[in-house]
Amino acid sequence: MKLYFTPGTCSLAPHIAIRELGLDVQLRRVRIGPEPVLVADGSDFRRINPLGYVPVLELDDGSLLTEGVAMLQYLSDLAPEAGLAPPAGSRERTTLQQWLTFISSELHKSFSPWLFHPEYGEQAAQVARQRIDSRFTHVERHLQTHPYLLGETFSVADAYLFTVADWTRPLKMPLAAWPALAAYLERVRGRDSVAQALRLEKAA
Ligand SMILES: N[C@@H](CCC(=O)N[C@@H](CS)C(=O)NCC(=O)O)C(=O)O
Repeated sequence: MKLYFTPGTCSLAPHIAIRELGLDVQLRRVRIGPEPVLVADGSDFRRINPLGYVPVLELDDGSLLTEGVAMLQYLSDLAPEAGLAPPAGSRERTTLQQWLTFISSELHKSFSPWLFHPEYGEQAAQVARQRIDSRFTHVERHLQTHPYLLGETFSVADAYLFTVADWTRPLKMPLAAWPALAAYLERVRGRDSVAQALRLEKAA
């Protein structure tokens, strides 16, 4: 498979899942923006994803998968024994989907305009910060009593939450109000899969 990715973006989440599972992957770096291109040859990335965004997963049969939440579950289901997602159809799977949807719609898309579109200005940043504050408090309460989002074990929801919540670093947003979240980010950062994904993205 091939993963179209951009360092520092949400494509890190499926990349972490791929490293957790030890899957064979070729990385294809994309420069996102108004004219998104494949870094290797400067070709128009919209020929691959007309919407111009990462992540895109190209499967070995040539088909393309977009949307991080779907991709994370697809990857987990390739190797259910790895335990990155509870079985499809189970109550626990719905809890996973609940977290994935929360991260996507309440966190990821609150950060996006602030992190990737500074041209929106200070007012947009302030609205994002307020929204993220209350969402982080919700996550904090959960992490005070659970090491991971699904309880005792790491899942693809953690790959996604780590990716998005760690955007507080480039934004220099202090985490003092959310100590359990801060400790969680360091715990997840310490995983081999995360270190490997970050290193390989830098080198690609
Ligand atoms: N709905 C997509 C959104 C992905 C997304 O927001 N990707 C961002 C990086 S985090 C991107 O590539 N933005 C460039 C753009 O929208 O032009 C998903 O959840 O996978």
